[in-house]
Amino acid sequence: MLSKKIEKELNKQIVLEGEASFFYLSMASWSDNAGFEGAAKFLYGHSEEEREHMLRLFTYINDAGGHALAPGIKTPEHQFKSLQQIFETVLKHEQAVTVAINKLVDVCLQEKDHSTFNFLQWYVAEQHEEERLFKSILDKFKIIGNDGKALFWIDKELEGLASGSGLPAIEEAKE
Ligand code: OFO
Repeated sequence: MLSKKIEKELNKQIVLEGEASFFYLSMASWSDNAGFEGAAKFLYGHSEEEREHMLRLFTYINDAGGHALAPGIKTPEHQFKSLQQIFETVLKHEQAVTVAINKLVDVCLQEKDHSTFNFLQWYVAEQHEEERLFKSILDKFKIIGNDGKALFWIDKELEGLASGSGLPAIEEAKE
């Protein structure tokens, strides 16, 4: 049975995951409008992943005797300066989510809630993976730059990531 304190903290995490989903949806839409089809596909997919992260919390809370609360939708930013700015923003956002997950894990330890501690280990690993992924995308801007040709290849790379294959596009771009 979840304590009220842990239930409240998990519901706060639901809000963060839901916000991330809509934030990435907004970024996907901007990318789509700007002609970055690969980035749009990647970000639409990522928005969906965040919704799954949110739903995973719903299931856990309700299974553990608590009450998962559907969050309100906070309107995310709609305008971005560039594709690079989008991924810098995503990385910052993911770093903030990592801090929130770590705090949640700390609360579980203080409360001696080992079951929720165990459940949250999936998020700990996921955040590590997400930060690594977004850092590696930002590295691509450093490697091949920010001009039209570079953006074309980065977009292709993102298309590859969205399809589940790390593309060799960077190698081609350097030729
Ligand atoms: Fe669910 O915050 Fe990203 O992964």
